[in-house]
Parts: sequence; C-alpha cells; structure tokens
Amino acid sequence: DSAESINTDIITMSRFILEKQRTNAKHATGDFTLLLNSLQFAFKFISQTIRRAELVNLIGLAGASNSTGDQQKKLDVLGDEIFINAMKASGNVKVLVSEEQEDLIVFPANHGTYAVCCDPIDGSSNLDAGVSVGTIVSLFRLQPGSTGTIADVLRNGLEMVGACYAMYGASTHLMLTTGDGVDGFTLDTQLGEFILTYPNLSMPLEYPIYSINEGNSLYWDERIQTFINDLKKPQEMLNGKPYSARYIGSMVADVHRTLLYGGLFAYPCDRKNKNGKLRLLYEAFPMAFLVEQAGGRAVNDRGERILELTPRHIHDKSSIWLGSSYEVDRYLKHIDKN
Ligand code: AHM
Ligand code: MG
Repeated sequence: DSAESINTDIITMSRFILEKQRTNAKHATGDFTLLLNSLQFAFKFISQTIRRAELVNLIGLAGASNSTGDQQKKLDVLGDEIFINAMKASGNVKVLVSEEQEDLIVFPANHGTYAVCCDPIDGSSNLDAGVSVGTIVSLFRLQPGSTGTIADVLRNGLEMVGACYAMYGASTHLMLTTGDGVDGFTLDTQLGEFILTYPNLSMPLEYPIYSINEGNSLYWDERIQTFINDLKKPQEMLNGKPYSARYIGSMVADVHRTLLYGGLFAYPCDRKNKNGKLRLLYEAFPMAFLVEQAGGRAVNDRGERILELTPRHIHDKSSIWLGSSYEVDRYLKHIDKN
C-alpha cells in the first residue's frame, strides 16, 4: 500500500530550526531563525535560477531566438544579486561580504546583529557543463556594540556562529552547522522545503580518496609532491592498493563528497598561487567548520588549524587540507607536525 510508505511527519528545515530554538539556549533568539529562513530562500532562488538558465541556454543553442534581444545576465551576477537582496530583506543582516563584491556591504537600514560572508556561486567555471556548483556561507554575530564594520568579519574562525553550503547538483543539498554537529537537508522541489535527510552527520574517519588539482603539481613545494606521490604507492592498509583520485573542481562538490565518503581534499599553495586559491572568509572557514563538526580536520599547508586563522583582508586566501582525520593527520605527520 503506497499510502503506508509515505512519511507524514517529515522534518523540514524550518521545523528543525524552530525545535532547536525551543530546546537550545544558544539558538533562543528568533533572529537566528529568521536569518536561516532568508538563507533558505536565497538557496532555493539560486537553485531555481541555475536550473532554468541551463534549460534556456540549451534551447537557445538549439536555434530558438531571444525575441527581445536581451543579453542574458551572467549567473554569477544573478546569484550575487539574489543573495544580497535576500540578506538585505531579512533585516537581521548588518554586514555582508560577497566574493563578487570588492568591498564590504553594510545595510544602513537594517538593525540586524549578523555578519554574513558568502561565495554566491562557487565553481562557476563548471556551470556550462552542468556540473554541480554551490553557495558557501559563514555567519558571525556583530562584535558587541558594533554598528557594522569590517572588524565584524576580520576575525578568528572560531568566532563563527554558523556555516553552511548549498550544493546545486542532481538535487539541491544544504549542509548546516551552528556549532553542535552537522545536519543535512535536501530540497523537495514540489514542497519547496528543505527536508532533513542527513541528521547529525559524521564523516568517515578514513577513506582512500585524494582530491587535488594535480595539474598544478609542477608548481608545488617538493614536500607536497612527495606526499601525493606516496598516496599512489601500494598502501599496506588497503591490501596493496593505492589511493583513488577524485577532483570535480567545484569546492562545494568536492567537499560534499568528502563529508559523505571521507578522504582528503586539498588546495595547497603553489608557485602561481602563493597563498593558495581558496578564500579564507567564505570558502576555507565555513568548510573547515563543517568538516570539524562532522568529525574531520582542516589545516593549511603549514599544519595550522584553519579555524584558528584570522584574515587581514576580506578576500584573503589560504591553502587548505581538509577531510577525514586519518588522512589529514597523515599529511601533518609528513610535514612533521603533530
Ligand atoms: P571560483 O570561486 O572562482 O568559482 O573558484 C573557486 C573554485 C573552487 O570551487 C574549486 O575548488 C577551485 O576553484 C578549483 O580550482 P582549479 O580549477 O584551479 O583546480
Ligand atoms: Mg569560489
């Protein structure tokens, strides 16, 4: 009987957050609930926009003409606008950093207490091939007494009060931490709701995958070259098999796989990217927070914990090694840390 197999008591993200708010003093402010509602809205809107654009572009390629002759806005720009407008409209956000905006944005009319940093569409070079991209977000509370300045975001990663990403893949997933574990949700497009699908996610402690752009290996430090080469040799614990390589080139998708399957994801410094490529505030910080909350680790090339770093500029970059504790520890041992 199909009626019997339908779960009539699903946990939507809104319900999940409200329940948390009732039972956990840390989330006792309705402010945070409203902020997460605005984030959900932005993710749904960006998700829908990407899916629609893909179809429209394909129809365009097949010969249909664009009657108005309008230039299609680039998806990165649309994603950025959607995100900024959603945060502005939420009223709870005072300060916003976006990868797409050179400067910090302060909303003068908002009396909110949150600072939000985001990469609205990360991995956008993959968009035209229909490969998963995502939105990455870190959340801070304003410093006590602050009316919204750069000092609200140039802070130690441990001061984040939340982090999340949405991945726009075969389905849209949303992984969230507020500092007590990671919970994952999947967008039910018919209901228009994120449904709790990965409650209290913990990642595997080890897994034989490494994920890195090996095309850069010529430019890596020798220590990094030897580390990655060692993973390609027969591994005793794998009955003589080597590690497998997986690299999508979308941080959200590579980190999502790492959270679910385990293994190692890295973007180290190299001779072309002297400080790495990924941005500390809205790429490395939120992913490090999520990975640690799922039981993994995240460090930079020198073995320093990502969450203990402090950016000096809003678009500062960092090298990163994150994933299962076994694989990150193995890197740390290789560089004589820990
Ligand atoms: P973007 O923010 O311009 O999209 O760039 C960030 C992306 C990440 O999603 C991904 O991990 C990385 O760049 C891939 O870089 P590369 O193509 O150098 O391997
Ligand atoms: Mg990015």
